[in-house]
Amino acid sequence: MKTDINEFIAGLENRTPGEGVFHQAVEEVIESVWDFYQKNPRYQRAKILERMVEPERVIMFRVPWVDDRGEVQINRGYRVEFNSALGPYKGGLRFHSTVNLSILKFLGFEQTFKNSLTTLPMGGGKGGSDFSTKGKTDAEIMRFSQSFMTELYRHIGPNTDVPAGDIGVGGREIGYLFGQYKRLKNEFTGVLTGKGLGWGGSLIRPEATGFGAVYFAQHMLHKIGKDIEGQTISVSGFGNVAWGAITKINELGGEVVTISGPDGYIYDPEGIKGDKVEYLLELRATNNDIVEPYAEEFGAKFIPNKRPWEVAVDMAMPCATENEVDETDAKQLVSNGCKMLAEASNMGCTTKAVEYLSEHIDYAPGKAVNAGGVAVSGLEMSQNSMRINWQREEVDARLKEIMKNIHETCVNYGGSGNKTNYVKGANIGGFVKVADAMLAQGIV
Ligand code: 2IT
Repeated sequence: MKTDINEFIAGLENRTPGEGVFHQAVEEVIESVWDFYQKNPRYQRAKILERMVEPERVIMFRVPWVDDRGEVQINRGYRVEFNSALGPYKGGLRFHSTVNLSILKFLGFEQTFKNSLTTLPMGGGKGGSDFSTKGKTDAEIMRFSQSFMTELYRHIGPNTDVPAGDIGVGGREIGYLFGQYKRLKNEFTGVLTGKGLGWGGSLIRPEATGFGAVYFAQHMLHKIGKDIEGQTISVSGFGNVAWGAITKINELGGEVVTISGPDGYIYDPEGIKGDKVEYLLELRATNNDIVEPYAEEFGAKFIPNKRPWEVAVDMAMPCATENEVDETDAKQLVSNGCKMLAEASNMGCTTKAVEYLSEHIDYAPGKAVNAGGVAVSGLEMSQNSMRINWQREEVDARLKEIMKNIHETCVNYGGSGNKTNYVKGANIGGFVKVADAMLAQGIV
C-alpha cells in the first residue's frame, strides 16, 4: 500500500501529460508533506493526497463574442473547482493569452492550501480564459465578459463557487461579470468578490493582496530583528498587487526601486512614491500592458527585456506571474546582498530558485505571502451574507490578524529556530485542515 514519492509524481505525470506548471505546484507540496503523510496512516488509508491532486470538477467552455469590427471571436473559458472540503470553491479568474488548463490547475491547487491558511471557510478553485484585455476596448471587454458569464453562471453561486479577479480581471471586469450574472439569475448575491464599493464590495479588497504581503514580510523581518523601514526593495509587475505592496511599503518607510512589465523593467533609485504610485493605475488603465511609459513620465531608467532581479536590494517581492524568478536570478539576488524574498505572485519562483533561495536567505512562498487577497475576499463574503459593510479600520485589522496567524502557522510547522522553512510551514499548515475535513466527510 505504501507508494514512494517518485512513484506518486510519476503516476500524476502519466495521468496529466503536458501539465508542467501543475506538476511543479504538486511536487512542491508533496515534498513538504510527504514525511508527515507517512506518519499518519489514516490519511494514507483514505488516499487523501491522491484525491487532493484530482480536481473535484473541471468545466471548459466556448466563449464566442463579436469584436468592434463585427468579426466573430472565439475564446476558451474554464473553471477548475478543485476542492470544497472547507467551503465553497473560491479563487480568481485570470484573463490572459497564456491561460491554459495546466496553469489553472496549478493555481486552483495552490488556492486550496492558501485558502486553508487564511482559516476562513473557503474551498479552492480557479478559472479564466485565454482572452487578453490588451488592446481591447471597453465595449469588447464587456461583450466578452457577458459571454463568459452566460456559460459560467450555471456552475457558480454564493454557496457553491465564488470567483474573483486575478491577472487581467479587476474591478471593471468583475462589474461586467456581476451584471450579467444578476441578469441571468435575477438574484443580487455575493457570487463574486472584488465588487465595487457601492454594490457589495469590501473596503481594502483592492489593496489586500499587496498590503497582506507586506504585513507578512514585516513578520519575517521582525523574526530576524529587522523592519521594513530603511529597506530597499525590488518589486516586479505594475498591476494591482504591485500597487498595493508599494503603497504599504512607502507607508512603513521602505523604498521600492523597481517595477516591471512584459517589455522590461524600470529602475527608479529615487523610489516609486507619491504621484508615481497613482500613475501605476493610469498605466494599467491604458490596456497596453507595457511599463516603459513610466520612464518617460518620470525620467527613470527603462531596461528593455530584462527582469528587475539584477538590481542590488535588501529584499525582493515578485508581484507579477509564475516562474518569474529563475535560479540565475536567485543567485544574482543573493550575491548582490538580498536577504529576503517574499513571493506575492503565485509560484513566482522556479523549483530551482526556491531551492537556492531557501538554502541561502529567508524565502516565503506565494500561498502564504499573498493570502491576504483571498482573505479579504472571504471577509467580503461575510459582509455580503450579513448585508453590512465594515469600516476600513475593521477590515484592515482583520487582515493584519490573519497575516500574523499565517506567519505563526508557517513558523509552527516550518521551524521556529533561526531559520524557518516557510515552504514546509505553509504546505503542512495548509494541508492539515483540508486533510482533516476530507477525512471527516468520507470518501467523496
Ligand atoms: O490568487 C489569488 O489568491 C487571487 N487571485 C484572489 C482570489 C480571490 O478569490 O480573492
